[in-house]
Amino acid sequence: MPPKNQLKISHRSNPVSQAVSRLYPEHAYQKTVTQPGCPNIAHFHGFIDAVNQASVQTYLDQKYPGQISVTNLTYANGDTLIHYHPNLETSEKPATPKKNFSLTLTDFQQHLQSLSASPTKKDLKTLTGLIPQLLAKDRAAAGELINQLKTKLIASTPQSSTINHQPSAWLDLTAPGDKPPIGHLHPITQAIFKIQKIFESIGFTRVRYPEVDWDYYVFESLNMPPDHPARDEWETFFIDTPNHPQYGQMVLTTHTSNGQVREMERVKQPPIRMLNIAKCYRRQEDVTHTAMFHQFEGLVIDNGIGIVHLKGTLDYFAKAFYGPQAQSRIRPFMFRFTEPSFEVDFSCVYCQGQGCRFCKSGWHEVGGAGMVHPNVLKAGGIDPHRYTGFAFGWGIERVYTLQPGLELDDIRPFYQNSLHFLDQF
Ligand code: FA5
Repeated sequence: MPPKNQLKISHRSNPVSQAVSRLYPEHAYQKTVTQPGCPNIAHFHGFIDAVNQASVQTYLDQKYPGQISVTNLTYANGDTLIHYHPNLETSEKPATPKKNFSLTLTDFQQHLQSLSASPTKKDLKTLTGLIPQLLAKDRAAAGELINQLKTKLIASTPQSSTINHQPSAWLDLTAPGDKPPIGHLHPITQAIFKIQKIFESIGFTRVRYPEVDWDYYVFESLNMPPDHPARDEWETFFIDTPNHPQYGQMVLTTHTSNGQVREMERVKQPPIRMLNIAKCYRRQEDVTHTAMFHQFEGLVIDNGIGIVHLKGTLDYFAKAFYGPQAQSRIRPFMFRFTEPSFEVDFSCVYCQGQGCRFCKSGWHEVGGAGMVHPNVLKAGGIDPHRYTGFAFGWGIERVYTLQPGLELDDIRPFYQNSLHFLDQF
């Protein structure tokens, strides 16, 4: 038996040679013969019996199910010829049908003329499908005819039906437009408008006074002479400019009370019902304090104004801003520009003054108030023997954050410019 490395696999795809080589390696494969009209033959050295033929068939059935049949064995010169044939209907690819150039250009033109006066897209498709049946030399002319037809079709189609309805090119002039992202007023601006409306409804007039002002209006005219220790309460930013001979240093306003004497000077003769809303500045920063914040200041001066009017105004505002169940409370305090002076509290919107996790005591302090000090009236040119008045000044951030549903325990995010925070208002 020739050694295995002498085997000539001349037809590697011959499945029978693969089968015999695997099953009976001692039978060296020689060649595969294919004769017209005859089954294929695999030619091996040595004797292969009928039993071996059956196992070759079993092997082939497993590997190529139903595709190859071993037909018989014959013997020549001590070798075995294995006859087999592939089952063409399953193992061979169907032959590519021969091209049928059965259409002449004249046939094509006749077909074209038979179409109706207004051809459709379907007609175009049918004509394009006929091109493979034309001889190569006629195809360009046929293509040209199809293009002419296409141009005619586009020209005759009404404009509206030429709209491409693919989602990317979708257009409906009657559909509502995409909404551009629209911003909204800053929550503190919203609060300012709400506060202004409430006070305007009871006769107050909103005014504006400088947010960078002279020491005189911020402190001195308010009964706080230079070097008075009460000024320390207002941790003040000073502007580095020459002092005014009469009004002293320039400061960032620490409170809206700077509007009190300015309003008296403007109006001269009571009655006065002022609402001064402005930015204020103090050298402070923690969860309830920012270096820039807002206050609103009320000032009422007239004949016979007393604490009862102050209390009524506080109550009116509390109910208008927080709801009918809200109440106000005044506690004795000390301001140099009011006498007597009070701290003002509003009842907690969650527990209505009972005390809860949010308020602890049932009340929230919002600012100060009091009866206008006679020295301040004098500074404003108003006779304190004839007129009396009250004033109050509260932080807008403070008043705003006490609204039900907010439970904001830090006012600093109002001024950190994060839309994630501001978009919620
Ligand atoms: C005053 O500023 C007085 N001018 C109020 C006043 C007016 C009393 C008229 C009498 C008559 P006070 O310093 O307490 O008072 O401030 C009032 C409110 O402003 C505070 O209760 C708080 O709500 C707010 N406020 C003060 N400082 C800050 C700050 N740094 N950040 C945020 N809010 C502040």
